[in-house]
Order: sequence, then C-alpha cells, then structure tokens
Amino acid sequence: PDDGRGSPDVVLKTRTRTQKPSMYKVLMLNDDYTPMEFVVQVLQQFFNMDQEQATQIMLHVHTKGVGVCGVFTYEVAETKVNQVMSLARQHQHPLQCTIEKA
Ligand code: TYC
Repeated sequence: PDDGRGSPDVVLKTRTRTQKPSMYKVLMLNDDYTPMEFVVQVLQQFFNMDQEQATQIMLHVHTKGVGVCGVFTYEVAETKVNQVMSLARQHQHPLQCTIEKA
C-alpha cells in the first residue's frame, strides 16, 4: 500500500574541481657573445621589465649562468622563448632561453 509520501528525490552532485594550469619558468642562459645591452632590451621588450629590473636579471644571468625571466602557462612560455630566440637569431647572437616546469 502506498503511504502517499513517495520517496524523496535523491540528487547526487559530482563536484568537478577546475584544474589550475601548470606553470613554467622561462630561463635565460648566459653566453660569452650576446651584448649585455641586447639582453636588457629583450627582457624589457618581452618580459615587461623596466630598465633597472632588466639590468638586474641580465647581470644575474651573466654571473650565475642562468636566471628566471618569468613564470607563465606553457603556451605563453613557449611563445616568449620563440620570440627571444627569433630576435637573437636575426641579430646573430647566440642567446638561448628555455622552459622548465615551475
Ligand atoms: N655574458 C654576456 C657578455 O659578457 C652578457 C650576457 C648576459 C649574455 C646574459 C647572455 O643571457 C645572457 N657580453
């Protein structure tokens, strides 16, 4: 016999967490030939640094061998690396930069 009350609807919600994108460091590598001024210009142009920040990072790379230009999502990091390497090639400088997972 139906008691008329029925059974309560049961709603199961699956909570889907939005994944934050992995972040990647763009690293600048030292070499013996790329002019300091060119590296400073590149850092200002592609990494939105002012002259002082750019000079600091350039000198860090010059003394330590490697330095972080910024941390970005993969696509942005890849684009920055391509832009830097392309401009360096155009000027026939051996400047290298790479991506590393943050
Ligand atoms: N070592 C270079 C020089 O003495 C300057 C330099 C700095 C080159 C940073 C590359 O990522 C670099 N002219």
